[in-house]
Amino acid sequence: MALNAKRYTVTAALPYTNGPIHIGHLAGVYVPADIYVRYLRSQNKDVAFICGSDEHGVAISIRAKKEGVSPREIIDKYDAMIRSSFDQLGISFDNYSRTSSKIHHETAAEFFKNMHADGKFIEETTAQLFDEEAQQFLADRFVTGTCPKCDHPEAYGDQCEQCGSSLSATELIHPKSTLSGAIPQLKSTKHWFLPLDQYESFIREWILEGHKADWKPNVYGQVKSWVDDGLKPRAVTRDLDWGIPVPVPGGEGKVLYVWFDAPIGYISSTKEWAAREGKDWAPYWKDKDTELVHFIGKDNIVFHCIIFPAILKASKEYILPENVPANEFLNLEGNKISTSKNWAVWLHEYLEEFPGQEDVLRYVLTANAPETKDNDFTWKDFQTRNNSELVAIFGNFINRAVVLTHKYYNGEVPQRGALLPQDQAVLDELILFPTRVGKSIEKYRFREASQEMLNLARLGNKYLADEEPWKRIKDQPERVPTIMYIAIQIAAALSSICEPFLPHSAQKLRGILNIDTPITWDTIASKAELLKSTHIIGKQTLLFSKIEDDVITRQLDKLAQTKEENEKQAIELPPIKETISFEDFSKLDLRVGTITAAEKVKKAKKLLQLEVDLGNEIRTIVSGIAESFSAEEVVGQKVTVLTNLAPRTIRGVESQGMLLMSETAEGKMVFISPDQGGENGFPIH
Ligand code: B3M
Ligand code: ZN
Repeated sequence: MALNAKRYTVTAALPYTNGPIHIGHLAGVYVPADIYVRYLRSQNKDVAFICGSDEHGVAISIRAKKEGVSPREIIDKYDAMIRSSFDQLGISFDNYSRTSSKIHHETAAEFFKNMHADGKFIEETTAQLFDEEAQQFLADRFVTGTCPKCDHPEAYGDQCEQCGSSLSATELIHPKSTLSGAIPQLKSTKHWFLPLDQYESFIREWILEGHKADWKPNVYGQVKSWVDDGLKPRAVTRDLDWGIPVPVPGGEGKVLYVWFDAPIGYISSTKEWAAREGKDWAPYWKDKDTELVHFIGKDNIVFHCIIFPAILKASKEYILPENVPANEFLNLEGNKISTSKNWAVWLHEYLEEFPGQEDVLRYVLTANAPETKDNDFTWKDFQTRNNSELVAIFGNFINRAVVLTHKYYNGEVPQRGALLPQDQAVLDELILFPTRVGKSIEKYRFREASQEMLNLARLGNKYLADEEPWKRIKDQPERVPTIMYIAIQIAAALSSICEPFLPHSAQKLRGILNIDTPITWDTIASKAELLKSTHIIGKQTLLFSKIEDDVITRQLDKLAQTKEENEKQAIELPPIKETISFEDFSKLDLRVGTITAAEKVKKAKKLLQLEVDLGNEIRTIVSGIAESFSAEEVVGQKVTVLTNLAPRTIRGVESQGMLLMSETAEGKMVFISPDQGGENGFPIH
């Protein structure tokens, strides 16, 4: 594991400038990335921490249309907002760039041109969805429709959020333009495709064989399932007016696909940084002794583990990521974070409402990070972790150590006397912390690392509680200088060990202890004296403060209000569809059925595989109801079945029909059930 690379290039996913940053982004990407980088710096490593705004793509155009302004206005607004809130939270990027910058447009265009010249693309004219009303081709988020894999009625033109499949817009059933609501027509257009199928053996060898042991199982597993499903050529250009123009003949009026240009943004941002710092950018991307690490959320795995590496590979000379420690998702109070539903804790609002408490958010998001599975952020847990961990353990220890040193010795670190075994034990343990915390960080186990860091404060607290200097001062005053000397050494060590997690508090603590130059982790591990006797510590101030119930109640009220507003909106029903003839209706063969068996479809959170009794036959039907019902509870359920729907294979299972379902205002699915005693197999008309 050890940190033996010559330099580190650490990237954090470029946030889309179509909205502000929320706690899901922070817990998934930016806080762990920042801890990692601050730790590398504490070990004196040469590191470039790279990020920037992702300013192209359909998400930006849609937001601009929605707000009735230009895409430029949108990106300027959110870029400024995101930059400043990252800065206030102490996310210590070496460079934060923008993909709308000149250097990025040039860099991405150059990648494309070179790959084009080297014959790395397939050029193909295919039929794409076209919106006559908006006079625009539709791809990605510009089109919704029914997922061909799981029937989810609101799948997007690039992926289905219900079953997780990656889709092309033309695969959607009943596609609809999100721009005008029109039903798009097919129209032919030319595009450039990256033939990912040609990279399959490369990905297999590099990741599936090479990183089985050291990559997180969630990341490895996703890559494996993509590769096992078979990689297909993927279009890397789009017919849009917002983005980087396709820089080769025939590319007029077309732009690069956002997922082609965005990861190259890491490279442009590195170039911008190097130019400013008078360094050479190339070794950070090309030298084999550089370790490249991408911090991302789990929805970006395929782009960072398959598509971008294929681009790097095709462009030669580039190094590949050493690791991609993607996190799972963070939920909020039991529900999925959603920008459109405003179900989130927004960073800029938090910073305004909790001034001076930046580190509390960093800490809670780390201690409760969705590292191995989705996790839940609750305000109650936020309060508890602050009050009983940061305040009661960390803050309390520092407070006692500092207050007593002032009280007994006017703030001067006392001369220690002979060490008793318990003193020696504490000092012996203290020197182990840099390695303990460091090891966890190097394994990307930030939760564990944050708890190790807190254990150092626990060590100090326990030592003071056991030695009771406030009693010894009366009955054994000669012991107290040693006790306080040791307590101050622990406090000094904490000021460095906590820095990656709690940078603001680390700085404050250095002020309290009057430490000018941060103590290195090596110094702590080397048994050296951290603060010498006669050193005068600074003034006592509170490191953390208690969060009262009313503060938490206010946040919960805010969420309750959001929920109420969403529920009101949710009742807005979709418009009635176009009129159909009786003949159209009578084509549907609807029958009464009974579910006789059910089981979960493996690796598909939302799908149940059902056996449905239709009187003369039993059918297998795959249905996207697993989030509303357990397999056990649907057995025996009477259902309405559309029996003459063409069979489709969903996750390897042939589904021979469809159940009629509706849903409640809360989004729970309900069966449209013939509960008046309809018999299996009888037609419904
Ligand atoms: N803009 C973030 C997202 O999917 C996306 C990351 C780009 S990283 C090169 O929300
Ligand atoms: Zn689907």
